[in-house]
Amino acid sequence: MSEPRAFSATVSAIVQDGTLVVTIDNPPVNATSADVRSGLQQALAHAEQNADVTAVVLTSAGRTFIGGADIKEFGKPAVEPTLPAVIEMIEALSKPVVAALNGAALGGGLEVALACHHRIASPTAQVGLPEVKLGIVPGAGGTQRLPRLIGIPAALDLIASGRLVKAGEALALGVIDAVAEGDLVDAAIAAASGLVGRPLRRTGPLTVAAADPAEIEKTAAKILAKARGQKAPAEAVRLVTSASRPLQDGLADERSTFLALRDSDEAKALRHVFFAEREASKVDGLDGVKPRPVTTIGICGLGLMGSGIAVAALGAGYSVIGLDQTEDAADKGRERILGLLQRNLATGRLDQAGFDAQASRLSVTASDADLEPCDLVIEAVFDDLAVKTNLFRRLDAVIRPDAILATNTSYLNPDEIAAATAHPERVLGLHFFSPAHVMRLLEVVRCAATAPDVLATGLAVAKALRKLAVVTGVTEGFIGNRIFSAYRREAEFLLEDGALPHEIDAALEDYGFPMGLFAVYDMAGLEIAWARRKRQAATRDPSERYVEIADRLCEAGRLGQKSGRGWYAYPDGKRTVDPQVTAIIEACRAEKGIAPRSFSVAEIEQRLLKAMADEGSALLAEGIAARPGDIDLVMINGYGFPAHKGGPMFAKG
Ligand code: T1G
Repeated sequence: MSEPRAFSATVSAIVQDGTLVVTIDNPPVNATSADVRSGLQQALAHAEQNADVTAVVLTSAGRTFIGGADIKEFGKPAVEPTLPAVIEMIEALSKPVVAALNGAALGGGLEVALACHHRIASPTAQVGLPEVKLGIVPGAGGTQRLPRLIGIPAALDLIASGRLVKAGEALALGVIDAVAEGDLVDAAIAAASGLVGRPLRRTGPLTVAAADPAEIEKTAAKILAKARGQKAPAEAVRLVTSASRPLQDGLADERSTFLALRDSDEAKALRHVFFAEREASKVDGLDGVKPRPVTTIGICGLGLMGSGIAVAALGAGYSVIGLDQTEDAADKGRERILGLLQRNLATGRLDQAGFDAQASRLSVTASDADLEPCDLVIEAVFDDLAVKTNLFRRLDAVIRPDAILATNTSYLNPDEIAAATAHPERVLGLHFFSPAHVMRLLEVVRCAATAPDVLATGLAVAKALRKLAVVTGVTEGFIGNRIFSAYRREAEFLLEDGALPHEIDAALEDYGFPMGLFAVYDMAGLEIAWARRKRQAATRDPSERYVEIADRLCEAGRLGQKSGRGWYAYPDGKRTVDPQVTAIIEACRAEKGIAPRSFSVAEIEQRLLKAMADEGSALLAEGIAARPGDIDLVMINGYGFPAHKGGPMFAKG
């Protein structure tokens, strides 16, 4: 084995038995930066020109093969060589080039591997073309080479969904040629040596297997329906389904499409979201703070929310002790949790062994004392201050002094709950979104007294639960519900001023929300907000504009879809504009002497966006939210704000 030779700061190589083993080392994810591309180009040229080199293996250091093009370079002037140029060199090399996938090969990383003449992966490697999640399409051959290897239908699925594929499936699909049993690089060197002197299978010249047009049509239609107006998925479909044309034509079309999309508003918004998600995990004051160890989580209240949290915790490998008020309620909670696990089993998200393992880590009880072993207890009981503070006072006497108490409250003040306990520094909020085992978003509430390592523990548990954690300070409704209340208030002002519920909902759907505000309101039910408005009535500022319309609907028994009528009527369960609602709205306008006017879709969108952004700015000014991106993440992941618009703070510019 020769001494390592550096071809650039991030690319080096050694020669082993005539094979040039090229290693990329560009932490944190071996993105194909300008330095990586330059190093690869020089290493390939060296291999081509040096008679001692008979083959090439391409691999990387660290946990990732290549995490993709360097997204941080997007928007900056292009630096030669481009990735397509390096990829062309790989495919055209006269000597065998074998990709040794030591980890994730994503985006440009997979495109590099596709141009190699053979692909061998470690068992833990994953492959994928996630570009559509960034509002772009693969820009270095993915839409043209992948169909040549695995056919158009399978390529459509991978490129339009952007999903990651484990090594086993990648092998079955034909994306890779082998999964290494022992040492990956040794296996790759052996494979490369075996190819010396033999005809090389270059991906580019392969023909695309004929596929059933009806199947392609069906897959494409599904993709476009899900895209909800986004450009990238549609362009990906166009490029993949036309991959049978000459390679160079397809590559040229793909490249120009990628460059145009890369600079689009949609792609800029999705890149903002990508980086915002990574920024959110960086919380001031926690550098070097170690989280406390958590293996057993107690969950108080095994209703809809509590059972969802229990399923998320079991799925993350925790032991769960569920507490409810009576043995019967506890047993019902267990059934609810096992029912959710059964559903995961039925849908293949869990195999039988996984189901059995998770079920074995669940116990339920009606006795506080059984929570003694818990490292963390999360309460998801009825959202009433007395109920929650009494529970925490009881738990003070049961759990260890270093165990953590978390409240799942949506609207109560966690500082008041903490103040009622013996150790307020061990209390924080973990505000899950229902269904808790599905929704990614978790608002981690930093109370006034929360100790830094308690907050760090909350964030560590959130990561283990595969949640998107956003830290919030204490305010009514935290980040999400406070902004939701603000733009619901603005929507009701619009009703008084002349708009109708279905017009407002249509504007929100036009903007990219999956469902309009009033339709969501009807699904959730109007009574909880009504009860809160009645609680607040006595202290409401009389000088503040207040809209009675929702109260009138509730007083008329219109409590939402469950009651058959709300903002809409539901004949045969179908949401329908109801003239009675229009009449109620018109009566409320008349009582206030408001002369209604019509509103355009754009006006409605702007007024609601402004209401969200203004509330977001207030949350920043009050120090409740740490950064604008956090607010965007909450609204995208908890309230349906379209990710390809970037969130209210990004969209307002
Ligand atoms: N470019 C630049 N930085 C990146 C990056 C990338 N592609 N991927 C990750 N990072 C940074 C990230 O911001 C964070 O930075 C750190 O790396 C760790 O990330 C030409 C055009 C690879 C599965 O979409 O999915 O290729 O916060 O926390 O959990 O056709 O990162 O430390 O400062 O996510 O171990 C396509 C994006 C690009 C994959 C690793 N590729 N990355 O997950 O680490 S476009 C992607 C990921 C493209 C081609 C097209 C994940 C990961 P910081 P992390 P992780």
